[in-house]
Amino acid sequence: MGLLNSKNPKGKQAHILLLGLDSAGKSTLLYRLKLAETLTTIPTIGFNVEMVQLDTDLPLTVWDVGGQEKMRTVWDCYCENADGLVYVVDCSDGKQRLKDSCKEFKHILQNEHIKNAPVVILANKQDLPGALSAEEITRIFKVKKLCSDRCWYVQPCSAVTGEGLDAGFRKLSEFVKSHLKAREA
Ligand SMILES: Nc1nc2c(ncn2[C@@H]2O[C@H](COP(=O)(O)OP(=O)(O)O)[C@@H](O)[C@H]2O)c(=O)[nH]1
Ligand SMILES: [Mg+2]
Repeated sequence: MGLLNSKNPKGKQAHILLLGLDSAGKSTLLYRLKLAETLTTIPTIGFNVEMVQLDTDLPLTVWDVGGQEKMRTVWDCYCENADGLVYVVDCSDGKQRLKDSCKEFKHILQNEHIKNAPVVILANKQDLPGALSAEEITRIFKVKKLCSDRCWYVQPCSAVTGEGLDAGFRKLSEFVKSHLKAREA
């Protein structure tokens, strides 16, 4: 298989859950990362799944699960095999939506299967005027407190310009590698 290479003799891959409210930018960023271009997305019904191979030795299988209210109830089901979580926030969203997003974030962190699994929050839509900064998202989402039991990082990005995406996924990849090692030990 193409996945086998000298850096990664066992053909290991990590399962990554990509979550966030509908319209946060999950599908746009996944395809931007994968194809280096911006696609016009349609609201995701069900899920998209893509392999993302950064030039690290760990390919990521990214599960982009629809974020509409109805779909949020099934997020839990996708946690079972997940090695890491990418949570996407639309930093230009209004107060109520940010509140909803915080609530869903808090909920998913309580899932038993992803206990201690590393988290990267993508503070998306930084290209829009008035977008909240990564620091503001860290504070509003109480990330320090909620993620005190795991590795976490908040990465500012824009799925439209592509800025910050690579950095965010690299960070996650690093975290997941140590997480998997610790789990094996
Ligand atoms: N300005 C701007 N728009 C974005 C960005 N990311 C996504 N969008 C737009 O937000 C809308 C929803 O994006 P989509 O990827 O479908 O969100 P999803 O529901 O989380 O998968 C689309 O119109 C995207 O073009 C971003 O970083 N900046
Ligand atoms: Mg989508």
